[in-house]
Formats: sequence, structure tokens, C-alpha cells
Amino acid sequence: MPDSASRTLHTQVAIVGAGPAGLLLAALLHKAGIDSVVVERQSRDYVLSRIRAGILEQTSVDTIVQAGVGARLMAEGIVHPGVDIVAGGHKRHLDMHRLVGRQVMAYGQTELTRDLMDAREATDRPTLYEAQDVRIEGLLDSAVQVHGVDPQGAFTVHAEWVAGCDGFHGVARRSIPAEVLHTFERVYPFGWLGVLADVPPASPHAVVYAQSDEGFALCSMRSMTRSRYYVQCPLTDRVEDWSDDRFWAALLPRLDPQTAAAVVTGPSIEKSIAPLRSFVAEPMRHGRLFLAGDAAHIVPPTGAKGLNLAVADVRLLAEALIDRCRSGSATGIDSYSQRALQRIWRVERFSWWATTLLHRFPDTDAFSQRLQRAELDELFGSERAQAHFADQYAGLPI
Ligand code: FAS
Ligand code: PHB
Repeated sequence: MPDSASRTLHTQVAIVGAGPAGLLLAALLHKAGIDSVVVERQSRDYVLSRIRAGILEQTSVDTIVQAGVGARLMAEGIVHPGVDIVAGGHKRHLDMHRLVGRQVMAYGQTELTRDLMDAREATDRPTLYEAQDVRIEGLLDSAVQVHGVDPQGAFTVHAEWVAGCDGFHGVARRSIPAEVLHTFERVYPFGWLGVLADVPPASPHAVVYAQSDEGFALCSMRSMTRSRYYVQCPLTDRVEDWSDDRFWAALLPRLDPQTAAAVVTGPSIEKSIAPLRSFVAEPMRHGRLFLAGDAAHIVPPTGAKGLNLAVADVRLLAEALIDRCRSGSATGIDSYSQRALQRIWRVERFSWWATTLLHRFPDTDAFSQRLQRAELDELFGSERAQAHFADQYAGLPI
């Protein structure tokens, strides 16, 4: 129990985590007149220093605009009507907009988080940064408490509901009793080495996914002057093992000649290795606690789905909580976990499939390489197969 010096705050929804999921939920609730308090472990600057996702599905763009936070996204986001896939040095284009009438948008997660933080600050409602020792209590009681200590001292947030938007390593999922929680996981035997560089993108109108004998590579962007590239690397590698020169030398042979010729190299402004895993926690609700985003699931970034899944959860959860707070109806909150998981597992499958298709695994032999090539030939040999891929990549309906 907190000591008497603990300051108390009262709200309708306590939100743990000020990443995209937590801040977007706060924005959607605020727009509907529902009050929230956000509790974040790190500082604002630390959260903004993370380089993560870069591609938004159409439904994510619509949700962000609906939350009233889409002005810069619509002004600066870059539409990608299709996507390119390279195999054996040969690039093929998949035109999503022609096939399914939808497309994606290139807009960095860092910029989205900045927009959401600015919108949160404009509401004048509390966001408690640098909160340590966060604990969630009362999940099955008539009200829930979030305790912690921030630079102003100990605090307790009293709320009707709590949203665990605190990512894979957060406290919310761990607040669900072990006998209630079921987790499902697959860890991949390689990582992604990512580089951010202030150079013009080699492919400004489509992400390029490359399958090659040397391993997977990806060409993306953040703007017309800032590029994001990845190469598959062994899990045992450390960032210090990779000079910029070694990175560029590894990237180019994995691409087709046209894309490789368009790559402008330059000094990295960020370089990091991300492990790849598929992970799902069920259920996404326990009493007054709801999980959303990476707190509940992780996908390998091959399908550009992590951030988009978080947005989809938040859209469902916001609608459910607004309904409960306004009309008292529990229909939305009672069905949230089941409805979210139904879409999550379909996206988990797509991300797993794309990862197994485009990467070299330790046991990838000549036979499995031929199967990977045949799978891609099946895809590009059939408009129906391409439409199915486009449906998944452009974003399943929420
Ligand atoms: P986040 O992890 O973004 O945010 C959770 C927040 O909760 C963090 O700010 C954290 O500090 C805070 N927190 C944690 N514990 C807490 C506690 N105890 N108390 C209070 N706050 C706490 N997705 C893509 O689509 N494409 C990509 O290329 C891509 N690359 C990625 C690279 C890396 C290294 C990682 C880790 C993820 C990547 N992702 C990518 C996925 C990523 O974008 C997530 O899907 C997205 O950040 C999900 O957002 P949130 O659910 O808000 O979780
Ligand atoms: C990115 O721009 O960081 C990005 C794009 C597509 C992916 C993964 C990451 O599948």
C-alpha cells in the first residue's frame, strides 16, 4: 500500500504506457469526453528516441485522423500504392491500389508519437513521465489503482478501468494471474540490423522486400530525405560488429540491380538490432484491465504490422470504453478480447508467413530455397493470390 505522502489522482481510465497505443487511446477517449491519466516509465525524449515502425495501413491512417491527430500525417505522409518484392535479383511489383483499392502510407512511428504527445499536452490532462515501480491493483474490485513514483514523488491513480499499453516488457500483462494468462510464442533464429540515414530513399514509392542467398533486406524511408534500411543478421551479432561500410556492402548485393543503383549511402544516424518473435497473450482482458498493442502481441516486422495492430486494438478498445462510460453498456468491453484476438491471429499468420518466405533460416537448404522461389512465383503468377496479399498488407478491416 502507498504511504500517506502519496498524491492521488482520479480518472475514468488509467493508461499505462505513452507509446503509440497509450497515447492514441488517450486521444480517442478525450475526443469522446472520457477522462484519462497516462503513466509512462521513460521520459518524453527517451520515448521519442526510439526508431521503430514506418508504414501505416489505411485503417490506421483513418483512426489517427478520427482521433484529431492526423494533420501532419496527411501533410507529410507519403502514399505507397504498392510494394516491391525481390528474389534472385529480380524485382516484381504488387499494385495494392489496383488490386484492392487500398494502399499504405510511409510515416515514421517517431513522428506519430510526437504528434500524439503534442495532442496529449494540449488537453492539459496528466501524463506522468519517468514513473518507476508502477503497480496495478484492484483489477477485480469496484475500482482499480495504479501506483508509482515519478520525479514529483509517490502517486496513486484511482480509475474505473486501466489500459495496459506498456509494450512487451511492461507490467500490465504480468498483472494478470499466471493461471488465467495463456501465451503463445515463436522466436526466430535471426535479427534485423536497421540503419537510419539522412539520404534520399532508393524506393520512395514502395517498400522493397528482398529475399537473397545472403539473407533478407528491406528498403524503406521516413521522408524524401531520410531512409531506413534493414539487413537480416545472426542473433549473435552486436551493433558494434557493423560499421556503416559493412552495412552498405551487405545491403547492395541482396537487392536487384536497379534498386541497388538507386541506393545513396551515407553515415548512419541510428543503428540497432531488433530480435524477431511472434507472440500472443490471451485473454486481453482481466477484470478492469485491458491489454492493447505490444503488451498483448508481437509480430516480426516483415509484414509492417506491429504498430498497425496496436492501432487496431486501440480503436476497438476506445469504442468499447466510450460505450461503457457513456451508456453503461458492457457489450463492447465484454467482447473486446475475443474480437481483437480474431484479427490479431490473422495478422500473426501473415507476418509469420512473410517472414518464413523471405528470410534464410539456418536449415534453409537448396530444396527450401526452391520452395521459397516457387511460393513467390505462385504469388506473382496469380492476380487472386496478389489480391489476397494486398488485402493483408494494406490492412484487414477492423
Ligand atoms: P511500445 O513498446 O511502443 O510502448 C510502450 C510504452 O510503455 C513505452 O513507452 C514504454 O516505455 C512504456 N512502459 C513499459 N513498461 C512500463 C511500465 N512498467 N510503466 C509505465 N510505462 C511502461 N513495427 C512495425 O510495424 N514496423 C517496424 O519496423 C517495427 N520495428 C520495431 C523495432 C523494435 C526494436 C521494436 C521493439 C518494435 C518494432 N516494431 C515495428 C513494433 C513497434 O512499432 C510496436 O508495434 C509499437 O511500438 C507498439 O506500440 P505500443 O503498443 O504503444 O508499445
Ligand atoms: C520501416 O520503414 O521501418 C519498415 C517498413 C516495412 C516493414 C518493416 C519496417 O515491413
